Amino acid sequence: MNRRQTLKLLAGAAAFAGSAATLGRAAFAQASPAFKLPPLGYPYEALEPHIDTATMNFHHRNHHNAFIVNLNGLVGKYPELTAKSPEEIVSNLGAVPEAIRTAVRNNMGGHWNHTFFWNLMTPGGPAMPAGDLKNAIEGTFGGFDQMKAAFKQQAVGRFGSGWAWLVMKEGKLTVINTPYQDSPHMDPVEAKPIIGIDVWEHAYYLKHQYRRGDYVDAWWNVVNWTKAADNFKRASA
Ligand code: MN3
Repeated sequence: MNRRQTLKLLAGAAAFAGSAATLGRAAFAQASPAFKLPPLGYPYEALEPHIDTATMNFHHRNHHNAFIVNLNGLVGKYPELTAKSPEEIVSNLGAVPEAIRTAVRNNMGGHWNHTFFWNLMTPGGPAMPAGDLKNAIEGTFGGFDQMKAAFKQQAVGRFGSGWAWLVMKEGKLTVINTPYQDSPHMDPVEAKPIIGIDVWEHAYYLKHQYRRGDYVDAWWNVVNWTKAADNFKRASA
């Protein structure tokens, strides 16, 4: 090989390395999705012994992530899904194109509900509500324990998969449940959630099997009442 041929070869190699770098960047850009699985804010084992590590792990990394994957699948054809917040979208599903409305109801609902749920749990939080939320619960239900009993009835009474909630509706606290991944913002409830529990079997079956009531009882130990008070303040504004 003479010098000229060597230089040509080197130039070709440099060009190849350059295009490989460009390809790498393009692949990276494509791999950076519109929707991302939000972090829990605490380790998977943090809520033991009340909520077990394996359930938290599968629930977050697999169940919640499935909604993220599905939403990213919809964004390619419907980029407007990223123009509004998930809460704005679930609050006005009528504005979503009909072709994807059910998919958005299920997947954006699932994404919003689970994000709310992770944020509502914490290790070592206060055992009960304080301040305005405590007063409102006592005024509406007669006491904290009465509210817990009414909420549990909603959770256990939800036939099949869904959620139970303490919500603000028309300026009043009330307990409700919703089917599937419906959030309280959605038609027909249109309320603002203060606390909420996932009562799909995947949320409790590994530890409690069919005993959904035992799961609800254990869950009270990890409710973040500071976060619930924030939700109440926002819902009352
Ligand atoms: Mn779930």
